[in-house]
Amino acid sequence: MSSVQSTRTMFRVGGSIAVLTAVGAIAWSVCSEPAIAFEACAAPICVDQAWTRATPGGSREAALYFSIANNSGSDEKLVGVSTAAASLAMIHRTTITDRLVQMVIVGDVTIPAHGRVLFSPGGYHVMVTGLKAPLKEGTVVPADLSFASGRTLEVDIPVLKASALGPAASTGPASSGSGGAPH
Ligand SMILES: [Cu+2]
Repeated sequence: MSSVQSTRTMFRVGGSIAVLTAVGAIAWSVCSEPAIAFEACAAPICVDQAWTRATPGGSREAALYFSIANNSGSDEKLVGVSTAAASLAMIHRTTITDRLVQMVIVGDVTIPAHGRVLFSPGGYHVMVTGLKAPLKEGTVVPADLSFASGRTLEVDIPVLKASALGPAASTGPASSGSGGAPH
């Protein structure tokens, strides 16, 4: 039990408690397993393929990656992310043009109806700064995703080794060509 997990309830705000309770009943039944086979839903929004990298050497920054599926008939918007593990979490997008790599802050990300958006290296990611402790392989980073509809989704993001290239369940580097992510 980490101090990180014990503080996560501070991010639960008034209207979202019922939703989070429902998520807990569905998604955390595998809590005794290592957090590898991972999926969390606030139906019809589901997050899977979540991962981040260990931060040896005292780095205070990390990038969180995951895939968001929207199984409803209307668009949904991710409008914010927070985590008890760091002082700040921002939605970023990496763009590469003429070998120039840039990161820009993104206000929101639309998950199209019946679509999916992949957060992966070289594209969308959640940048966390001011980590309160180094991320250790085998632990999880708790994060709360907020959507324009008022839905919130609490996810535990598995920390993989520092050299990881994609989520634990994948067989290769995450492809930035799949899903609905614009480039
Ligand atoms: Cu970034």
